[in-house]
Amino acid sequence: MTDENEISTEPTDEEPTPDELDLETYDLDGDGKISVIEAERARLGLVDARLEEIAEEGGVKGALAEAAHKVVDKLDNDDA
Ligand SMILES: [Ca+2]
Repeated sequence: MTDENEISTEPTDEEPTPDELDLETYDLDGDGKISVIEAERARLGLVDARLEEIAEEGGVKGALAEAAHKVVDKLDNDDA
């Protein structure tokens, strides 16, 4: 039995950073790089749903994704 939702206060090498979240969010084909096309999709707001998916997974990464999702929403809404 595992505690997937357990929040550890101990530092780990697996703690997601905003950069890693960006990569997971934008790297649609999983090659470890954000290509021009992937960056363009991000710019077009196509990652919004992806961010929501990650946010639903919860944890530290989910919290980061939720925050990023709010930023994306704000950018979309402010787009002039
Ligand atoms: Ca890629």
